[in-house]
Amino acid sequence: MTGTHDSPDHADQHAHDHHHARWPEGFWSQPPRLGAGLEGHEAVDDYNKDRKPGPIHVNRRYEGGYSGIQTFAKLPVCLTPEDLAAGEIDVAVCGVPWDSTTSGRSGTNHGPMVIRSADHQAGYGRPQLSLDTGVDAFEVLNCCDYGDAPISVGNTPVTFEGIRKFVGTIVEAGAIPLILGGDHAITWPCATAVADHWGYGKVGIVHFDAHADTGADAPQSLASHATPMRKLIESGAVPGSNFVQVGLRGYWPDPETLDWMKEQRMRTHFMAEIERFGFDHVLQRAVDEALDQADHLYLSLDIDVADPAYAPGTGTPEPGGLTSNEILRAVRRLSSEVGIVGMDIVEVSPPFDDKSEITCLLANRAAREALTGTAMRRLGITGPDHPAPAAPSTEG
Ligand SMILES: [Mn+2]
Repeated sequence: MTGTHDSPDHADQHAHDHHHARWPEGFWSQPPRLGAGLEGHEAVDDYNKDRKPGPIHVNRRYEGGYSGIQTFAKLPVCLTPEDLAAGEIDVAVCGVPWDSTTSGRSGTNHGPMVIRSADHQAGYGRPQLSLDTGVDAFEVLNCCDYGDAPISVGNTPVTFEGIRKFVGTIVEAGAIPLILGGDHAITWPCATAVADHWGYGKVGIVHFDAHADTGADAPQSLASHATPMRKLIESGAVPGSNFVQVGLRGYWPDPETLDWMKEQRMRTHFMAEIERFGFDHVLQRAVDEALDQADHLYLSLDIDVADPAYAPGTGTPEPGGLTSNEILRAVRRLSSEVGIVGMDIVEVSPPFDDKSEITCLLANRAAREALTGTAMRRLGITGPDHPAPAAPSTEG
């Protein structure tokens, strides 16, 4: 939209047309599909039309995580696809502050902002070496904060099309979207954007979650945070056999849904399997399965895969989950050994977090491990659990 000053009537008419343009044909048909193309995406910079495209530094060098203007890890900002291209951006961190498809506790729309600010150390421009691996992701990769996807409060179809196009601009620019949610329903438009680019059926998803998120729609409901994986399967964007799920537990879904998942040939690793064989064993299986099925890997990390002791700030907590360390190591291994083309970190609800922000901290560091793993892969380090040269030997 341009900033022309129409009469109120004309402005209404424009808003009407605009929303129709974003609402894809056949959206309410079964199974619902999102639209195609990126026309009308809202990754624009209305304010600075004449500036030269490229990443914009909004902090002074060395400003700490507790000070200055909060971007993810104090990264420079990109607002448009032209900025991403000019900066030759490898990874664009962005937010999707959407919480209108949540059951139970809400508040995940606050996730992106608080995950960014749950960082008391960052300082872009100073060394950011990962002690575990000896790799500094910001030395190896061009990274930016791309701001947040457009949200039309209360309007799921318009918002999900907006999210798909917004994330699509990142993928089309040749960058990896690292997405901070938001409730889990956003994985439908986010992973669809990735599949739009790499091809329907060509993307695999490793999905960490206490819940399968393969529910059928409630009557007259378009989407919920319990349905994104079924949406991706039914639309053909990501077939069931391309899914590897890790950490499922608790009392949902029902037997009918579990049968449907088997029919789709989804590979699911319940917490019971982790309990029996150990996390390393199951993680190795997940890595092998991801390598086996995925031409291109997308990671979806529902923070509730962590035990509520590590991540209380989430919508549907389920006791008996993974530790922070297991999650961070799993993200890094998949990013380095398999390589990722996109990732989301969802279901972080700051209003329900502990006051020390442990859930947001875990989400922040999971994003950092995805960056470290991606940098390792770029450097050719793809062996399992690569130790930093300076780390004490584990071989005694
Ligand atoms: Mn989920």
